Amino acid sequence: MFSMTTSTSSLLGKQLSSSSSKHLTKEQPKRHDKINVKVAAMSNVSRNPNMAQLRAGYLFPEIARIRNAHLEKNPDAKIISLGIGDTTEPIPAPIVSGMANAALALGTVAGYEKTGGYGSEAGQQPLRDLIVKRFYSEKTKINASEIFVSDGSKCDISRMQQMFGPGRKVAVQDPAYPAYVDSSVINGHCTGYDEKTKRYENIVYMECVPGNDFFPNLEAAKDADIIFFCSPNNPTGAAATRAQCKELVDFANKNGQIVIYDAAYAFYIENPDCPKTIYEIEGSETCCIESCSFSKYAGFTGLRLGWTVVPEALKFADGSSVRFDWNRCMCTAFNGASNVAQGGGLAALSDEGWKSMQETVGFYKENAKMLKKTFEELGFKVYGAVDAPYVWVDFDGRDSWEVFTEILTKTDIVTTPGAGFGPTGDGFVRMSAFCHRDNLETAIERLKKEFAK
Ligand code: PGU
Repeated sequence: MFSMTTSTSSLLGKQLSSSSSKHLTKEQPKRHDKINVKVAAMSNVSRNPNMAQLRAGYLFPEIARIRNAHLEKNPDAKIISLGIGDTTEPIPAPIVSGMANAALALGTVAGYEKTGGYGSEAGQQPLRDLIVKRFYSEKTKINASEIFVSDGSKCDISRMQQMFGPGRKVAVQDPAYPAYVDSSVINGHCTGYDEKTKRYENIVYMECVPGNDFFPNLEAAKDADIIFFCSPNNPTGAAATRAQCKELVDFANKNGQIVIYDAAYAFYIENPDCPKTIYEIEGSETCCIESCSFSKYAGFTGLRLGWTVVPEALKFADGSSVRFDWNRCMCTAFNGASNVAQGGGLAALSDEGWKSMQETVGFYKENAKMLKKTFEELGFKVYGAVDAPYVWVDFDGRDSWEVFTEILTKTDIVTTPGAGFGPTGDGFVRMSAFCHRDNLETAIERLKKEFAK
């Protein structure tokens, strides 16, 4: 509801004559009435046509809505979530105490002078240095000036879209983390939606299926400006090998493209043949931006801390620096990650913190392997789970929303339907390994009872 004067009422006249005029709570005022009239009406601002192109709500809130409706109908249901990839285990003690100290320091004059107030948009220097030391110094040439600390990977992905501007040709793995396509639509890269193919127009979907080892035929993306590539992949769990990463980098350099390489799960990689950062690959500095996150390593999903690497050598077509523009965007749209979260990040990268992250990640990896084994024993083909916290279960081409509903109805377990990650994901269901062990054991019992083939 807002207050409307006569001068604005005439502007609204045209819209008020439409079907929504029924929303008026009072009669429309006459032209020269001086009274304010409360109406529940539309503004004069036309809707962003890009927003209007989105087909549905964002995947995970939609699933949460279905879960809540199920619980309302079945109030005694003991729901277990293997749906959204949200961490369940507490943040390890050394990291929590790092954060607590960072918070306490803000209560002292000296501490506030050091880390209080607006910080550097690119993050505290010691944290940028430690990120380089822990993740890049051994096998890459990345330096701290190329690291931009942020409030997480999803936020950076959207801000990158802003930096590139509308009307780009974007390519995504299919299936892929839905934020790539949705942020592409919101930022004006797509031209429509094809109901038949379930694809947005002007977005290239690169199919990743068991038949190609979940590594796409890159030729499909030869006209793209920007390629989103996630390894280890969400949802399939496939990690790209060194040779596949080299193929991607060579392809992008040859075609003058920029790859947004999402390495949010790199810490989960155990296959020594899969690089943990794209910068292990020669030539990647001239074509790749890498997005990373503390979310799934240290339980920072709600705390919010990540980083993006933009190498100095990465240039736009006119020779200008991508790093410069990214810095400009971050200065405008972001005021630096929370200083308490950065205290947690510093602690996470200390020797003790690093060890505790390895333990947490190891715990989730064990969960993933237990789930994989369960479905294999039940007679399903199962992918992922080794280098990633996701298990990708093949339901023999069945409609994945139907399978999702069946699992929820029969077992009170929430999963994620493969179609939510793109049309090629249909026929599969994603199970997340982020779960307490006792809940996982109960989930496994329920699944074994209901889904024996
Ligand atoms: N990149 C990938 C590949 C992800 O799967 C996720 C989270 C993120 C980035 C986000 O990282 P932040 O640093 O926490 O922003 N994927 C989860 C959560 C989904 C969501 O978007 O809410 C998932 O279940 O796929």
